[in-house]
Amino acid sequence: MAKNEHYIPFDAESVLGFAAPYLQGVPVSAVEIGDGNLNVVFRVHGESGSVIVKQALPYLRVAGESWPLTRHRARIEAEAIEIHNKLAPGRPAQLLHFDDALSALVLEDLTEHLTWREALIAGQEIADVAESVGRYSAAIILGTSDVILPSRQRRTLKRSFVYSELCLVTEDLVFTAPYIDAESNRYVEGIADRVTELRRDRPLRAAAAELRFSFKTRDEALIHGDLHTGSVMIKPGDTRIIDFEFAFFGPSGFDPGVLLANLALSRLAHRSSGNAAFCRFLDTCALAYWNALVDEMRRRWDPSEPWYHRFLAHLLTDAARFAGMEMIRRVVGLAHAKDIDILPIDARVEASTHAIDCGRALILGSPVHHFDDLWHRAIGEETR
Ligand code: SR1
Ligand code: MG
Repeated sequence: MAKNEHYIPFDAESVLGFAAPYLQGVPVSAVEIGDGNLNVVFRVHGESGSVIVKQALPYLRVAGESWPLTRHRARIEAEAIEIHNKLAPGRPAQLLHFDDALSALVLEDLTEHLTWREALIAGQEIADVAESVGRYSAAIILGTSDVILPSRQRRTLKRSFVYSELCLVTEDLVFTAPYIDAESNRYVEGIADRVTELRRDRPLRAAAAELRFSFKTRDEALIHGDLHTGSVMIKPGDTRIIDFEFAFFGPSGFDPGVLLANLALSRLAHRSSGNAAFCRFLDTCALAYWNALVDEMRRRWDPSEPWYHRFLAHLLTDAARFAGMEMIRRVVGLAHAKDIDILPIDARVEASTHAIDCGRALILGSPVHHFDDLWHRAIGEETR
C-alpha cells in the first residue's frame, strides 16, 4: 500500500485502537497534550497505565498548512532513538512501536518526569541531570563518528540519515532569519533597535553564514540536532532525552553548543529575576555537563591516541560558536526560550538584550580554549 493511502491524522478516538496493543487492558481515553512546534502528541490511557502516541503531520504544526513538510521526520526519530539507545542505553525515552505509513511512534509515557526547562524555570535543583546529558552527548558524538566506527559501518549508517527538511528549518530559524527582516521573527518590543542592529552587523552576519555552512557540510556525527533543555525529561534519579526528529549527521559541537546556550539563557532569566543562588546552581550544571562529556570521551577513547586533546579543544571552540547562534535565535527568532519569555517586561528586555550580547561575544570573540571562557562569555561575566 502506498504510504499516503494509509495515512490518517489521528484524533482522540482513532488513536485508541492504534495504541491498544501497547496498553494494559482496553484503551480508555486519549487526550492531545502536544505543545511542541511540530507534531501532534496524544497521551492514551489504558485500564492501567498510559502510553504516548506522537504523529507527524504533513506540515509544521506551529505554522499550519502554509508551511508544508513531509512526514519523513517520524522515521528519522524512530531510527535515531534506536541508534542512540544502543550507544547510551536507557537514555532516550523508550520506543515501543513505529508505524511508517502513519508516521506515528508509540513511546513510553514519562508521567513522573517534567522537562528540564520547566524544572529550571521553577528553580528546582535536581541532581545529576547535567552529568547524564553530558555522558549521552559524548556517547553519540564519539559512537557515530569516524573516530571510532569503522568506515564501512559508518557509511552504511550515514545512508539512512539524509540532510532532512528539519535541517532546513534549523538553517533558516537559527542561522538565517535572526539576521534578516524575516516574517517568522518575533521579539519583545523593547529590543527592536538591537534587532535592527543585528541586520547591519556585517561581522556577525558573516560568522552566521560561516556557521550555517559548517552546519550543512560537517557530517561528523549523528547528533540529536535539537538538544535544548525542553528535549530533556527529568525526575529525581532519571534523565531521558526526547524529540529526535532533528537528528542528522552534523557537526559534533552543535549539540553541546545548543545545550549550554539554553542553560545560559536560563541563567540570564534567573539573573534578571534576582535569583543569585539559582544562578550558581546553573553554573554547576554547565560545568558538570562539560566535565561529564569530557570524562565519558576519555573513557570511550583509546587513551594512547594523541589526537584526543586536539579533538576536545576543537569541540569546545565549535560549541561556543553554535551556542552563540542558539542564544540569539531564542530571543529574536520564531522559537523562543520560555525561561525568558515569561519574565515581567523589564526583566525580559534585559535578559533578551544580554542574550544577544552574550551570543555575539561567543560567535565573534577569540576562540575559547577553556570551558570557563565559554561559560563566562555565555553569561556575560567575562573574567578576562
Ligand atoms: C518550527 S520548529 C521550531 C523549533 O522547535 C524545535 O524544537 C526546534 O528547536 C525548532 O527550531
Ligand atoms: Mg521538541
